[in-house]
Amino acid sequence: MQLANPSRYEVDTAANQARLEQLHRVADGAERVALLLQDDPDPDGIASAIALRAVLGRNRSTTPMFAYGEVTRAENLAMLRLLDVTIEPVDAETLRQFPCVALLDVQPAYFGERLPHAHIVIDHHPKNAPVESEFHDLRTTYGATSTILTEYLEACGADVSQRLATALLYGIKADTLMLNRETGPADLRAFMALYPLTNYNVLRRIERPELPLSFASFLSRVLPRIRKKMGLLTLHVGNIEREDIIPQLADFCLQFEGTEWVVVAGKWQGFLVMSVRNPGYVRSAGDVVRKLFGEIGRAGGHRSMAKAIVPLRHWRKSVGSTHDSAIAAAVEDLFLREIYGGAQEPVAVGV
Ligand SMILES: [Mn+2]
Repeated sequence: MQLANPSRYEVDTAANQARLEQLHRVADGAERVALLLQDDPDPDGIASAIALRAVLGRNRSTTPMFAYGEVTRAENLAMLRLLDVTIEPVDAETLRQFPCVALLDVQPAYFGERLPHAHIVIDHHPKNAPVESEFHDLRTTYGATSTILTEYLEACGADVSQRLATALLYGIKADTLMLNRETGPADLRAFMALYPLTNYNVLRRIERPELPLSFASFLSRVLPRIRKKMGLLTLHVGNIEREDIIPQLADFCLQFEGTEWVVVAGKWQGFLVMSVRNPGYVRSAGDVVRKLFGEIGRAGGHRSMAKAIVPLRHWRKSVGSTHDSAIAAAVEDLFLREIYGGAQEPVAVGV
């Protein structure tokens, strides 16, 4: 078998240019364009928004970036800080005042009632509802929306700054789990195009964000509570002040030998927050959390990473005690039965 060369991947420049013409027809008449991201904006969405601003030849004040929720992950916060990006909180009323609203890395159905109308939608997620926007470019075979925006930048010959290239490369890296997941030739080619322009010092500081020194004593306190049964490693850390340590701990724990599944849980502001990880070749983590907690909280995610947030009062009502030792046992039990239980009865979780 011959090696495939991603540099031979043909970008359809004419098609991209035609799309750009249509994009300009929708956006150019608008005095201001709102760039809307998903609730906890991730690197792919943030990079795509910066890139769309450049594609449209606009600045921060005419294309403000918005999200309904806050950025929580440490890496994503570092990205905002190091690349000097501001995302403002928003509500439907504010959006209504914009003559043009652009969605990046997300589709209108995600927002439901919260979104009056989207004029522009650029995304790579599977389409789960019809999109009635004046302009939409949905490429579900792409690993990242940043790849679509990189092609736009090439098609219009825009000047790509080091900051923009770094953002887009990180967007592609993050969404494809460092090119490990759902990566196609288009993503590899965009990655190669961005690579020479990227600032690797900045990238390293984003990917390895500083941790407060207090995290060391926290780790030494909670790590002995790790439980391991079959391929499942669980850890309930009790009360936490920052929600983002849960996903970080989950990523870390997946490295322990013989681990197929990781669940890290913690109590945060009246909720039980759970991050689930697997190496990607077992059952979808998103499906597992949706099945377990879809009815008593918010639960969802991808094949290899997922998250569930259950109000503690719902947990008390449908699972049981919210004492830390009881939660640790219940988390292990629920996931063990759901993942390794085979044909056993589904776990009875419901409000
Ligand atoms: Mn994405």
